[in-house]
Amino acid sequence: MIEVNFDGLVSPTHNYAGLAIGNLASTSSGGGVSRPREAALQGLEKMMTLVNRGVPQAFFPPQLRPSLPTLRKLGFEGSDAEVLKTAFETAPGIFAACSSASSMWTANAATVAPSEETADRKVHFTPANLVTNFHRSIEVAETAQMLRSIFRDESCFAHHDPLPATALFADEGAANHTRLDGVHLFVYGSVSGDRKDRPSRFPARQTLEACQAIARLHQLPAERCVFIRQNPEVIDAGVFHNDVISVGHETVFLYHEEAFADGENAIQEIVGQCPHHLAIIKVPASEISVERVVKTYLFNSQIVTLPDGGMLMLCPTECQEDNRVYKFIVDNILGGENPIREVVYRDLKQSMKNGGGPACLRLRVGLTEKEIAALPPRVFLSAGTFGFLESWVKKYYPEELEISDLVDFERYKRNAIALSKLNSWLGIA
Ligand code: SUG
Repeated sequence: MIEVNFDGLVSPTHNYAGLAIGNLASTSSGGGVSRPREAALQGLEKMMTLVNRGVPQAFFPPQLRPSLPTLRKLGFEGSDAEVLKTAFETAPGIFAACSSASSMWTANAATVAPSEETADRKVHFTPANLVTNFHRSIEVAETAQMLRSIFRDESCFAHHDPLPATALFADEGAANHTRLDGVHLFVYGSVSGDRKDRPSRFPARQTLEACQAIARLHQLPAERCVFIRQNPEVIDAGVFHNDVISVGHETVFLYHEEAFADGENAIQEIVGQCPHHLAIIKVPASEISVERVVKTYLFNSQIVTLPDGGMLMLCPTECQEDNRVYKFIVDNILGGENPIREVVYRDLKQSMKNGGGPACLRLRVGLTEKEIAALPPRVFLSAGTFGFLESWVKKYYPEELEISDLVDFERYKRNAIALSKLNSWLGIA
């Protein structure tokens, strides 16, 4: 099986609206001026870093915003231009939510199970329902459709509907799901009916009920699934997804001491389920506080396997700029006993300002060569597809953007043309 990272290509409407409660970077960036072109080029550069190291890389196209169908569903009427104008003037909060470019964080697009681990030997996808935040729930229908058109061969791919759109099944996709040595680790923030262990300040975006439903839908053997509760205190400190406080890949698991409600027992449970020896890297709170974790996104790094079997970790530059985190990486990750032998740092500041680090920007999909051959070839990054995407971005993306710019119907039409050209080029229009 080959792990392919599907990154979300940043949209020409990337903006800062301060919409995601519990995501401290998003709320503190709200109202700022964004730089869509720079954001998209930063994302492409990250993708090419991995391509150049021989790591398979693909992408998902952005969604068109503001979402006119959503605004119409909410009662805004008239021509398209009027809908934009009335919504902006009379309901600026709703307009901003309908304008979010949040589909770029594809770790939240879906949960995926590779064919070698499912009972029917198909790759299973469940798009996340993203019910906790209105602006994110808008993504779901189009994401589901896009997944079906990219992974379209029914003999290889099984697509489930998103879970029922209600708090009981709140689901944020792969951001709370990790495959470790063939074991599926599901991390949840709340359990229905359990009031005492919930975070008190910020919402828990993933429930145990959602995780269990996905494990059933994906036909995963029970002995290959572990369900672990996130520490509610870290959710209240800004860890809105588990991928902000732990990261796993194959036989490596990097986690923060305070990540899980059951502390070391949780780790023992994970270790007990995994068939092989895991390289466990624990980050003690005495060395790196949760506050520093949230600021630097150490755990939102990507760990990938290089063609020769060694591992590379791709971190945001914030990790290099923070002395403590940098020292920990050098002394305990590079200097420790584990397969990670190289660390690279990439500037993703435009996405980071909305709380989206390297790992948020990608959905890992484990595929066989036959399954890869069933995909539209242009979703894969190569020197050729990169050249197309880079010039497409340079042609259509503004240098700077504020939410008020998105009321301009001429801009909307131009973005609609740009995205439809991209989708036709991809062969998924
Ligand atoms: O859902 N930010 C996203 C960031 C998602 C990060 N993903 C992972 N950790 N996997 C979120 O909080 C901000 C949008 C705004 O405020 O304009 C936002 O939605």
